Amino acid sequence: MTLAYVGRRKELFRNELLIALKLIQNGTINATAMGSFTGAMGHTQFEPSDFEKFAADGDGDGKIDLENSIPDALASAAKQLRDYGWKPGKQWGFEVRIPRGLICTEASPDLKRSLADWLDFGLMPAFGAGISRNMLDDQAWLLLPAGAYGPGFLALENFQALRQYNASDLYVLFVGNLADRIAGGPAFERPWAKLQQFSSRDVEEIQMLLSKKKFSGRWPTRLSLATRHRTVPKRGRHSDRLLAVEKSSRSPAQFQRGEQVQTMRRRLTHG
Ligand SMILES: [Ca+2]
Repeated sequence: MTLAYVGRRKELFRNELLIALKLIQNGTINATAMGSFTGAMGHTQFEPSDFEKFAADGDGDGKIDLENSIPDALASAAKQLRDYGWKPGKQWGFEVRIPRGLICTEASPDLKRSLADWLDFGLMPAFGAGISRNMLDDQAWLLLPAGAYGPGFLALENFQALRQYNASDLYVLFVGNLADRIAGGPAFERPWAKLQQFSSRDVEEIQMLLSKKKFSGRWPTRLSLATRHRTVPKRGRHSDRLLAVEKSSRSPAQFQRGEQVQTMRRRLTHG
């Protein structure tokens, strides 16, 4: 109710509030069902509008109870995923080994290629796994959540279906991997390097330097894919500048935050 009155997303939450009141009025849910501050409820953390669209009676008792009935929660999550375009029998994606020299700007949801093309590029499934022939035409994009400092993944069509539930790539990646592991699959082949996060002051300083250096415009409050793409000249795949950043990843253990900031600073002030 508070969110429908104040904040950036008043319209959205006003709509959710009205749907919640309707669901309570017609006896579909209890007023106590909504435990989260955004009104999300039950195992699936459905907003009232999600409840309206996807809630299903999995145990067949004629009621939908996302809080206390696991079959109801699972049936509702399944309906939601199917409506978001999940293709049964297909994977969300898989980890890949990245060839030397591949640069971070290849990793973007806007850059989709067939699996056959990615294999031609030199990417190989992790753990020496194979790819079945009938997947070769499937479209995928390269996800490098830690850039050169961690594992890489090819994200398939089902990744986008999961992403509609939560728009965080890391969230989707971990949910996908958890599902694989429940089915007996492994954790990640390549670990994340132990790196400290940039402080917000460091990020501000980097962005100030970027603005001074011809990279004008508003910058987001965090370093992101957008930062990566905007600071790399668009001249083909093998930009010298990003290669230099990639090369600096050879000893990530020694490459601590202070040095990263120093390197950025040097590149931006003299580069
Ligand atoms: Ca039920």
